[in-house]
Amino acid sequence: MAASPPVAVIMGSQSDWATMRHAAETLDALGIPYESRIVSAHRTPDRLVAFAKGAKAAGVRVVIAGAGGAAHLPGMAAAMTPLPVFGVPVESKALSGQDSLLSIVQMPAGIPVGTLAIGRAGAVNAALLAAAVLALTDDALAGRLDAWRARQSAAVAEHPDTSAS
Ligand code: RP5
Repeated sequence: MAASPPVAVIMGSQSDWATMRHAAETLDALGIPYESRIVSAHRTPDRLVAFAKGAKAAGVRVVIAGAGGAAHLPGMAAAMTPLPVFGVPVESKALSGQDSLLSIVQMPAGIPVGTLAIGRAGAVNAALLAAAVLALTDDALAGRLDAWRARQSAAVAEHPDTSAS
């Protein structure tokens, strides 16, 4: 029996939460259950293996993985699960997340990681992509996703506020 929610938001460190919380908040806004976990490819490799090998059987359908620096986590997770994995490059202090981006995006052919933008935009969009995947087989969620996008469109002013700096 599936015990896990359909989305797993994993990250390499507590320090990634400041970025990954934007994925969590987006999933909340769409009413998608998820679990968030710290799973470090470097510091907790056994936890990573257990998570990735067991995720599908546990009921996870999409994995969102955020990491920074030498960001092996999304690729290693993808190597051990057939589930779709969306990678979020966390902005690193040393190289502004370019190291994270290149570590995640340059997967050799055969093990894909859907790589998003560095930082908050990537975290939000990873959640929206997870929603789009789940919405393929969930009409109620598809409706919520359409409504979310319509609200976003409605919130964009047609003309700029020229008094703003
Ligand atoms: C990576 O190292 C994590 O994903 C994090 O982005 C980075 C730094 O981790 P901390 O030193 O802040 O724990 O594994």
